[in-house]
Amino acid sequence: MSLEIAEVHRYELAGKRVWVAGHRGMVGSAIMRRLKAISCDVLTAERDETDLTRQDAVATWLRDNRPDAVFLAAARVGGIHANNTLPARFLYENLMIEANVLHAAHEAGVEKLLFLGSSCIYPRGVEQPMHESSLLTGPLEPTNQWYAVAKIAGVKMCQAYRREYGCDFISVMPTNLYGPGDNFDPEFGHVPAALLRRFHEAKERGDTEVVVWGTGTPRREFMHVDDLADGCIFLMCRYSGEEPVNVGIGEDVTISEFAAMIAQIVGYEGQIVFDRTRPDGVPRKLLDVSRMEALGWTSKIALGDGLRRYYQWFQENRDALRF
Ligand code: GFB
Repeated sequence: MSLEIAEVHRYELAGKRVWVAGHRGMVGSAIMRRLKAISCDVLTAERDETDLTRQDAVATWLRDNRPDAVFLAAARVGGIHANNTLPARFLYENLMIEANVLHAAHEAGVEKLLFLGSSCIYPRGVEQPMHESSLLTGPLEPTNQWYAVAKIAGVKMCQAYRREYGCDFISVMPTNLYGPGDNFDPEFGHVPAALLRRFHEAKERGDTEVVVWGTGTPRREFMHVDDLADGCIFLMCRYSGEEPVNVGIGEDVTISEFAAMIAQIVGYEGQIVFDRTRPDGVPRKLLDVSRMEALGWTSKIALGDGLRRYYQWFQENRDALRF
């Protein structure tokens, strides 16, 4: 379906049965919060009852619960170290979840499904900002190729099920995210959570030095997860097309600048040192968000505001966080 046709597409979530797969994760829980503004019937599946890596469990859950719409936010995710050291888990679990949920959604007659991909699906050396059309035009970043291959398979499954069965399955490619429900593990989390915690604890202890991985020169685009959730609801209701849609804020910063912003928000005044034995990953990741803007949606949470909200949430929920 062309973007021109997609622009007039309308899908109402009100009155529908809506399954948020992965509702306890950072993205899934943000979608749950955003859905409170819509009078729909939100469905969830608990991990200990329905293992999404098991085909029979997923098919049974969909047959029994019959959702009209699905947000597929369930995934194994993690930062650069997790991606680099757990390749089998990232590839296997993500492939299984996608294959099981997408196929069972087709069999159960789901009306609309939104699949969450990632900006790391685009090739490492690709022109910046990264347009959706650069998918599969070059080699992937080695540190997260396993996750990227799984997410590319998910995008392709959505396209294949559209073509062969006429399923209204769409794909969204979010940029790097931060927000409530983030993983604050210092080794396995993404850079926003790792640095927020590290700077906060350094300030509490009165440390004079905080270590940031890599050279500090890579550029990343960071988006508050509530902003993404709003974009996902928008796309669910307004977009129907085969092409994935990038969602980002349209601006990036160096890791060094990002660390300085977090230090300032936390109130840490010591030194920042770079551990060059740690990987940098891809040199730059900035999404071209022109397709999303042409559809009529733009990001609403600027980086500074989003990080202040993030730190406030972290302080309010610090005791309940598992680390
Ligand atoms: O967020 P992050 O782990 O993932 O790291 P990617 C981003 C950058 O931050 C890298 C630097 O250049 C890291 O070297 N960095 C600095 C740190 N200090 C730290 C730290 O304490 N922890 C972490 N984690 N990084 C991910 C992919 O890539 O992007 C995922 O691995 C996913 O698959 C995600 O797609 C969006 O941006 O490099």
